[in-house]
Order: sequence, then C-alpha cells, then structure tokens
Amino acid sequence: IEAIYLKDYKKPAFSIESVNLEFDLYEEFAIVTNIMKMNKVDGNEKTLELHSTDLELVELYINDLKLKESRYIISKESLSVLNVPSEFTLKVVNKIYPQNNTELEGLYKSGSIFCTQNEPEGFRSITPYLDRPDVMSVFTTTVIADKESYPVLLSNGNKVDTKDRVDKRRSVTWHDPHPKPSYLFALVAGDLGSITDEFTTASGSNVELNIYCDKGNESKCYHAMKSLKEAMLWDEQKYGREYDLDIYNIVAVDSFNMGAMENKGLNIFNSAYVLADEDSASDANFMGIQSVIAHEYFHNWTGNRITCRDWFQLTLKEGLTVFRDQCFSADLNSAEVQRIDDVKSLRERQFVEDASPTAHPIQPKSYISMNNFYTSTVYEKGAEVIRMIHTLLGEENYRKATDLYFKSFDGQAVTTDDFLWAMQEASGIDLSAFKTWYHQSGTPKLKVEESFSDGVYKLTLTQVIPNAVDSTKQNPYYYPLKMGLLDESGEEILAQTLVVSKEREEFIFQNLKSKPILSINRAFSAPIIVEQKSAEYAFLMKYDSDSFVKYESAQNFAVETIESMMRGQEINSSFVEAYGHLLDLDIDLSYKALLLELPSVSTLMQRQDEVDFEPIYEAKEKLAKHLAVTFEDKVMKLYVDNHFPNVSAIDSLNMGKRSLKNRALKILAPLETPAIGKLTQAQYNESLSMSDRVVALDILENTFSDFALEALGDFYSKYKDQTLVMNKYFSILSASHREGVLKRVIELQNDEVYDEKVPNLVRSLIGVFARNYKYFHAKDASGYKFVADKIIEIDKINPQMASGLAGAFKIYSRINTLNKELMRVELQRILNTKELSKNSFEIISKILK
Ligand code: BAL
Ligand code: ZN
Repeated sequence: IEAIYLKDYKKPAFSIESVNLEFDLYEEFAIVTNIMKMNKVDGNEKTLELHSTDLELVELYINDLKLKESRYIISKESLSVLNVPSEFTLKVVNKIYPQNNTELEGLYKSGSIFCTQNEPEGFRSITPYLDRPDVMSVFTTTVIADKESYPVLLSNGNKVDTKDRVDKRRSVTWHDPHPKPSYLFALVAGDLGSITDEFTTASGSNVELNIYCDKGNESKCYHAMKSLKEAMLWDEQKYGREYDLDIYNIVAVDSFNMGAMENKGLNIFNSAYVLADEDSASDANFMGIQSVIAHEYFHNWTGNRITCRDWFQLTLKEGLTVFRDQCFSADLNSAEVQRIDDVKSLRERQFVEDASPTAHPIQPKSYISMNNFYTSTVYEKGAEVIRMIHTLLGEENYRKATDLYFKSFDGQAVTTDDFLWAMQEASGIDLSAFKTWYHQSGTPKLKVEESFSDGVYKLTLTQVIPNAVDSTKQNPYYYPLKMGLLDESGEEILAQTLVVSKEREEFIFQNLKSKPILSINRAFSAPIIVEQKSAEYAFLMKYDSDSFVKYESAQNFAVETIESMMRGQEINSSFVEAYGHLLDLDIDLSYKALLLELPSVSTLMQRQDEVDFEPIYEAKEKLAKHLAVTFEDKVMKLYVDNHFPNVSAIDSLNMGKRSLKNRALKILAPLETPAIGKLTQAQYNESLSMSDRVVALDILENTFSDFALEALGDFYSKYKDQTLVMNKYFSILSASHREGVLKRVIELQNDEVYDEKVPNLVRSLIGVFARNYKYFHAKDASGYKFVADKIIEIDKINPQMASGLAGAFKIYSRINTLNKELMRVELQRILNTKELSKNSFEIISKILK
C-alpha cells in the first residue's frame, strides 16, 4: 500500500474539452457510454492513462475506430490507451453494478434510488476518466431508465431534453455549461416526491428550486427550502455571489457516507440534513439542516466555480466554506451561542485529533486514502485559519480580498497559496509568516505571564509548540490575539487585537492605576490552548464584556474545581458561589444554558497526562450532585419559568426556552428523587417537541430506570417507521451509563429497524458506543473487542465507514497502560485481517506506530 505525496504533484498530460455521458440503468446493471474530446497538453506523452477502479470494459474507440486489445491495458486501477494522437475523441463503453455497490462511492443504490457520491475519487468506479480535480470539463449527461420505476431522472446543470420511448423507458438529457471536475458529477434516478419554490437573484434571474425525497416525506422539506433561500440571499449580500444556473436541485437519500455533497446544481444529501418537522426533529437538527444546506450552497462559489488543484488543497474549499457557513448561522441566529458551539465542537473533535497519532496539517503532506482526510482538522481548524485571516484583515479588506479571489481564479483549480495571494494582494498585509498554519500539526499553546509595578502592566507570552507526529520540531505561529483589560470594578480599560508572532514576546501597557484583570483570546480569536496561572475566573464570569471569555472562565473555573477534587480536595465553595450567580443572570436563554453546562469528560480527559476516565466521572458526578442539592429551588424555578407554554415552535425564543429548561432538568437529575423522576416522565409524555422528548428519554434511561422501559417502548412504537428518529433511539441506548449496555447494543443489531448498510444507523449504534467512554474502555476489553469485530466486518462492506469507527482508538497513545495493552491487542488483530481496506489500514497503522 503506497502513500501519495503533495511534493509529487504533476500537471495533467491531457485535457478533456467536453464529455458526453449516457447511462442506461437496469435493475441488475448499468451500461455507461462515455465520449470525451481530448487534447494532449504534454506533447511527449504517448500513453493516455485514465483512472479506472475495477471496471468491466465493453468497448473502446478512438475517433470512431474500435481499438484492438493490443492498443490498451486495463488493470484494477487504470486504463492505459497506447499511442494516442494529439487531438482525439475517445469513446468508452463499460458495465457497472450499482445494485451491488455497498461502499456508497461512485454510482450506487440507496433503497430504490440510484444516486452518486464522487468526491474525492468515486467517479473512476463509474467510467474511466482523468479523475482529478484539476481536469475540468463541460458535461452533457443522458440518463435512461424504466419510466414507471424511475420517473425522476436528474443530473448536473439544466435539463435540455426529455424523450419517452416506446420501450417504456424514458431518457432525459442534462447539460452543465460550467466546466467542472469529475468529483462534482452527479446522477439521480428514482420515484421521488418533491417540493418546489423559486428564487430571484440580485440581477433578476429566476432560479427554480426543487427538493426531492422519498414519497411521503415532502412535508418535511420546508425547513431545508427556507434555509436554501436564506443562504442564497446571504451569499449575495455578504460576498456578492449569485447563483449561476436556471435550476438548483437537492435530493435526500438515506444511505450516504457524508453529511451532503455539493455537486453542481444537484446536491445530494444525507436525509438527516434535509428532513425535519417539529414532531420528529430536535432543535439541533433544525440548526444542522440550516447550516449544511447553506454549506453546500456556498460551495457553488468556494469549491465549484473555484476548485482545488489537488486533494492536498481540500481545506481551500472546506475551511473557507465552513467559515462561511459559521458566519451565516451566526448572522441568522445568536452569534454568541454560534461561536461557543463552534469552539466546543472544534475542541471536542479537532483538538483530540491534533493530539493523536493521526494529527496532520490542514494541508496534509501525504495520504494513503484521501477519504481519511475529510477531517475536523481540514474542515474546522481550516475554518479557524480563515477566521484568523478575516480578523487580521478586517471586514472591509477581507471582502476586497475575496472579491479579488473570485475575479482572479473563477473557473480554475487552484491552491491555498493562490488564496493567500489574493488575501495579501487586496489588503496589503504581509501574510508570509501566517503560512505556518497550513503546514504544521498539533494545537499550539500560549503561556501567559503577567507582572505589574509602578503603573506598568507587562504581559509576557510564550508559544509552546508541540512536535509533529514524526517528532520533528515545529515553528512558532503568527496570529491575532484579541484581549482586553478590566479595572477592579469590572470596567473595561482597553480592548485590542495583539499580533503574536515570536516564540516569546512582551506587551507593555502603561499608566494604569492598579493591576488590571486580563481577558485573553476573546471570541477565541486563535485556535490555541491558553495556559494561565491563577486567572480571575469568577471576576471575568461576572464582568467581562466578551461572551466567549465569560463562558470560557466558567468552564475553566469548573475544570480547576473538578481537577482539585480529583486530587482529593473538597469542593471549592467559590466556584459554587460563582455558579449560583450564573443562575440569576438575565441574558439570552441559549447562552445561559451554555454557561451552566459543566465541562465535558473529553475536555477533562484532554488535560490528563495519562488518560483514565473513572476519576473524571467520579469527581464530575460529585460536583453535579452538589450543585443540584445547593441550587435545587432556583433551578426548579428556571425549569418551570421556561417550560410553559408547551409549544413546539422553532423560533429563537422558544428554542432558547427549551434549551435552558432542558439544562435545568439535567442539573436536577442527579438528585435522583421520585419528584424529579415524575417531572421527567411528564416532560416525555406531554412535550410537543422532539428536543424535549429526547432529553427526557435520556435522563430516564440514565437516572430513572424504573420509568425508562415504558418511555422507550412508547418511543419505539411511535417512531419505528422513521429511521431518522430511530437514530436518536439507538444513540440514547448506546451512550447510556446503565448496566449491561454492551449486551443491549449487541442485541439491538438484530432489531428490524437496524441495517448495517446504512451509515447513519451504524454511526448511532456502533459509533456512539465507541464514544461511550465508560463501556468502550471497560477494563475487561469487551468494548474494544466488540468495536474491533465491527470494524473488521464493516470494512468488507464500506471501508469509509470502518475507518471512521476506527477513529475511536485514536486515544491509544495517551491512555493508561492497562487500557493501552488491551487496545493494542485489538488494533493488531484488525491490522492482521486479510484484505483490510487501505482506509482502515492507514488509520490503524498510524495509531499503532
Ligand atoms: N465536499 C464534501 C462534503 C462537504 O464538505 O460539503
Ligand atoms: Zn464542504
């Protein structure tokens, strides 16, 4: 198994002027006819080497002349055509079997729907092609299928022709005028329901908008449609970007490896990010749909019009597009809550990855399977990198710079250096020192030291840079650091953005009356870990004007308290007092719910030198119980005040009320009294919203097992026909801390709803179990054994899903000796499996190194 290196990049030797595809779809197979107009770019090249994964070739022609077998070589991974002229038309006819495709890459079937997923390298398993993002071509696609079973036939671009044939088959032709790489090609055929709407662009073009889904789900598509129109308007207003075709189609399918895919004019979505109504979707689902719909739409400019030269540049489109969708969500909802949620998810997933053996720069240097690099590092850390550029440039310069980027590179496949050039050229700000962020891995730390005398406050900042995975030393970073100083009454003395660039530097602030209180990394302006001795957490929780630092101080104070308890100390009463003040705050309700949340187990685990979960659970549970006892009355009032009226509306006020009310219920649960059990049961029974129901169900399952069975039974019988809702059911049971979870998870695999071929279900049953620290890390190795068995089994069906599950073992290098040895045995067993996919091999071998 060989790695591919960025340093080996070579320009393509041929270009494809246009491609004409015809898909003849049948129940057992499909025939693909691919006619490409090709030109030699490199005159010396005699052989045309096309990517081709396991394809069955039927016929091959050059300029209408059928080629003899001596003129080409077909192997497992390529089709080489020998002695090609400098300009020619190549026609390839090949046969594929979408019905047997369980990997969900290329053309496959999700239930009864034909659909595609081609990013990054799925197209080569449909037809031989120069399947690399820097080969862009104009596609015309004809789809032919039985018109009764597949009345809806879609591809990219605009529909140009429909023919109903005498043989009961229908043929529809689509033409996409915008040159694109093959990874953006899409095709859908099915008997689908749909909703339709329209959007008029700023310059007056009318765009037809359609969302397709399984029949019967149409009423669940309206939130997605609303989000699409919001995204289209936002991109015009914020980035001056208009849509560029007459039609925009979205199709929801149940079997999908990713969240969604931005194919030109024909997005294909995991149905979890399209379908929602107030009975079946939680508030988080509604928010998720809004953000993913926008993300895929924004790709039309950042990804499709301007794409990546090679896959090492993935963050060029993903980091930028995540930053864009984060800003969109912040503009449409609560900006402070959005920022904290984004930072939380960065730290829960990306920081963990960055501290693991699979850590990589946002622009990796090599890969074995590109599928393994659709990571939170490339996406979320990539977005933080763009956010820092935005901060360094300021809003106005950033807009000038993105305008220049679009103007300079429209229609091209480019690199992150090209992007940085535009940022620099338009703003006049030198970003050469900033490039380090693209090429180094690991989370940088910043040690903060303060001193004060004679009215002079000195801030000494020292960058502590982790080594790369291969132990090489890495360099200091260049970044914006937002900070503020407060006086002792809580008034802000100053607020500014420092630029940190050296390993160690000092910042001096003069003419101060007394030692100021420091508020640092405001708004989380840089994706770093701040290390500060004796910060004034309670003070900042009370007075700081920055909503992120307020939150961060509450978290840090709780972390400090829990860690002192883990060392055997009593509960810090100042923390308890400060927590009590939070309960009284009259602020945005969702924000308040965040402030009241104790740090996650993952946060605490990341700070341990040698990870062990038991002491964390013990201390955290003890603190939670103490807070519940101390503040029972106040929290109960918070619950009651926000529980009524019982409505399911998804406006920000009601979402805020639900999130605070549910936080209150979670705070009260550790009391374990019959009264709280009854209250939770009543919430489950009476609530009109799915958010309320799942929170209640989760608390019943974990804390009030006497009531749990009845509620779970009720939930199952109500929702067993809605797979998306059943994901929630499986997740609750897999994440549970009750006795016997593994046994139940094993049994649930036989449930009629469960299907090992549907990634969402695997992720919610097996994937969630692998993140159930208590049972996955059980000291009898039962959790590791089970998950290893599943990885081996699923690897044969869907390697991408298997290597995703393998991510649970990334903690290997940092876990305690006993667990490490247990893990090692299982990891080795996976690695010894015959015909292990390169996806799983890459992840497991890196972990074991
Ligand atoms: N391009 C893969 C899916 C996404 O990031 O939108
Ligand atoms: Zn994306």
